[in-house]
Amino acid sequence: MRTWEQIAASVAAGERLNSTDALTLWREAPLWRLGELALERKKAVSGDKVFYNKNFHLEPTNLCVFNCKFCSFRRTKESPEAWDLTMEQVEQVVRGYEGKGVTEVHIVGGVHPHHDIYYYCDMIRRVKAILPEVAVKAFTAIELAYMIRQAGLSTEEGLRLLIDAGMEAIPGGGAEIFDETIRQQICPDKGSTAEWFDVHRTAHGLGIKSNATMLYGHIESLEHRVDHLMRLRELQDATHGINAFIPLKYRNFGNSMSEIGEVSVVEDLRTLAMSRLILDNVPHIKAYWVMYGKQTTEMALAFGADDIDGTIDDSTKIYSMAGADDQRPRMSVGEMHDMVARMGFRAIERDTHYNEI
Ligand code: V47
Repeated sequence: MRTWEQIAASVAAGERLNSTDALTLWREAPLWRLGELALERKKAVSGDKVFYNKNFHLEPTNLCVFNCKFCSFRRTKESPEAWDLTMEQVEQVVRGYEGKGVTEVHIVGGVHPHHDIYYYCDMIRRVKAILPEVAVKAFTAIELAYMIRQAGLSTEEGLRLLIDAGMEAIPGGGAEIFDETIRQQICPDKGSTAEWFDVHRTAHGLGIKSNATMLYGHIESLEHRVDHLMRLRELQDATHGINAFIPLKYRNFGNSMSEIGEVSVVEDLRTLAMSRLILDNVPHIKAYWVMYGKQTTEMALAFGADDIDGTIDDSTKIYSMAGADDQRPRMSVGEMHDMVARMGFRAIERDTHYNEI
């Protein structure tokens, strides 16, 4: 077996990691060396740029047919904390962003028991009618697989309907952890790993780019994380359709796995760096500031991240309900520029497709 020093040297020379070496590096390399390697790779891909966008989230409902143990967001319809926006309320939220210069709306929510794919196509059309220049990045693969299956359509037929309505990209959520035994324990009734890959692979075939995520820091081992990243790397080799990878740290407030606790910031930085090193074919690694908090996000820029997501404007509740520091997450463009400059990089506004604005 190779030592971490030998592996680090071959990574620095541009060699691709295999699972065994990735595990050794993850377990044994010091934090500074992982940072150095990941930063080198980041610079080779995006130089001194760090990307952000002007975006908001739309979360139409927190009712959900699935009951994932890590989720702090879902409510039953009897709960006073449940919401289920009418189409008029959705339009009202969207109208609030007219003239604000946003370029992307990220639409995700619970998997609603009754709303079907035609309802969501109508929602996308109404959003686009109000904000025609804004890109709709919509629905996790799990929401998509469910609405498509319920309608009796093939994945391709379902995605084509949504694309015709104006869907331009697919967010990375719902991936959780791909290992089927761990998935069975943390989200037993949720859509499967195979469904997640089917939706993303099919979307890529139709020319739609997507993001990918990994929920880490719960009951999974490093082997499961490496396996997850390797499965994504294989998809990306085949399709080149993944824009960004986003490691999502398990936040433990208000869900049924709370006793697990949260991993350290050091663990977050190691996970970011290893994601950059294993996913040598994914251009962007996103440090989602809403989930990490602003301080960790700043440090993440030294560990291979080249994207910090967007302005958000207090429009998402997934992480505030799970215990994130920012209970009303918003970040101004000025704050983003300052954060990025403090780390010695250049903040670049991008659109959903990573065109510079
Ligand atoms: O799939 C839910 C995660 C995801 C918790 O594509 C949790 O640009 C941690 O995917 N602790 C949804 N994570 C969010 C998501 C996302 C976010 C930002 C940008 C993009 C993108 C995608 O949130 C879910 C799940 O993995 N999640 N509960 C929790 N307690």
